[in-house]
Amino acid sequence: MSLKEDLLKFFESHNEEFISGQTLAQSFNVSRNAIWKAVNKLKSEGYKISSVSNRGYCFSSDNDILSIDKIYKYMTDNSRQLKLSVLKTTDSTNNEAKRMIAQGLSENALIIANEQTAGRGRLGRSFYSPGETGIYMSFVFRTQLDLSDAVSVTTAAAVAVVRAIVKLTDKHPQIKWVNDVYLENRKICGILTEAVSDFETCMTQNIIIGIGINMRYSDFPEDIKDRAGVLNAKGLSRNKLIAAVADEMMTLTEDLKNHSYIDDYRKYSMIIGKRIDFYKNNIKNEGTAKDIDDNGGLIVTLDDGTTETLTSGEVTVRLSNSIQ
Ligand code: BT5
Repeated sequence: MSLKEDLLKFFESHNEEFISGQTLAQSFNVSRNAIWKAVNKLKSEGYKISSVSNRGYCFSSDNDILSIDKIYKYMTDNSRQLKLSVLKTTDSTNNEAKRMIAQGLSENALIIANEQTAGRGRLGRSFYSPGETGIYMSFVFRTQLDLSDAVSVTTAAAVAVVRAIVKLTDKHPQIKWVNDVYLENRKICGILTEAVSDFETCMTQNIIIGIGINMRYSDFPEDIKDRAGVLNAKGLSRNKLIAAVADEMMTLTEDLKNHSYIDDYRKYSMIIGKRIDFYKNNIKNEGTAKDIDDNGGLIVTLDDGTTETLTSGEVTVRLSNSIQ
């Protein structure tokens, strides 16, 4: 670890305390000038550190740094059973989960990254995952589920995210069938569920639920900047939201078979009652989203009066003046 990284680790456990340059220099066995340079580097990366002569450096508790200790502290006992890993950067936490499974991961786990260099969406699409401003995490549940229940898991995860946000903020997020969470008509969260399964039994061995949440503003790339949004909840740390989503997720996965979360999924749906477009066999269809069934399927009334239930795929919603 570089001096800068050592300092960061030290500051994380000494929030809001003034520590003199001399003390730091002695602790890390370097010069005061080296400390000063490392602090300036951290400041230039956006960390809030105040320097006061005769008192030293003070690391603000506003710095939203991912920390296993803090996440653990906010979690209930139920989620503390998860094996937690926090990475500074990775290609994709879902990929990381698969690597851990391949290496013999034997417990339920939650893998979190500050940044993803190749965050993935569905169907080979990418998920923009810059450092510091978002949450990128993957749950690994070692559970035997029928593959057809995979849609329930995604549905449950969307409810978990919304419940956690509603609990911790005054925001009103909504779920866009099947795997997106929106706030004020902008996507703030995407969910990618993948299964490691047994071909013969068609049962999952591990289920990976990847969740990406845009917490704060960042420079969104051109192709998503008109559709992507941020949670922007003042004073809410990533650690706290991660713990809350994990708590909700643990409660929901215990109850997957009962589908008790479906009522909340309906309650928070942004599409029930709306005009939608969807593709089936590459043909565009139009209709009205009528309801969500107990398995998370979307019941659509087509313009010819017939009804269809969609179990996967994508819909675009016709809002008053735009298409989402
Ligand atoms: C998703 O796919 O939205 C699933 C995203 C899952 C991301 C998590 S992060 C942790 C874990 N590790 C991963 O590698 N992935 C998971 P989909 O419904 O296919 O939506 C992808 C589309 O959303 C893109 O084509 C863009 O249009 C848009 N998009 C990309 N990045 C976005 C962002 N940060 N915020 C909002 N929209 C975004």
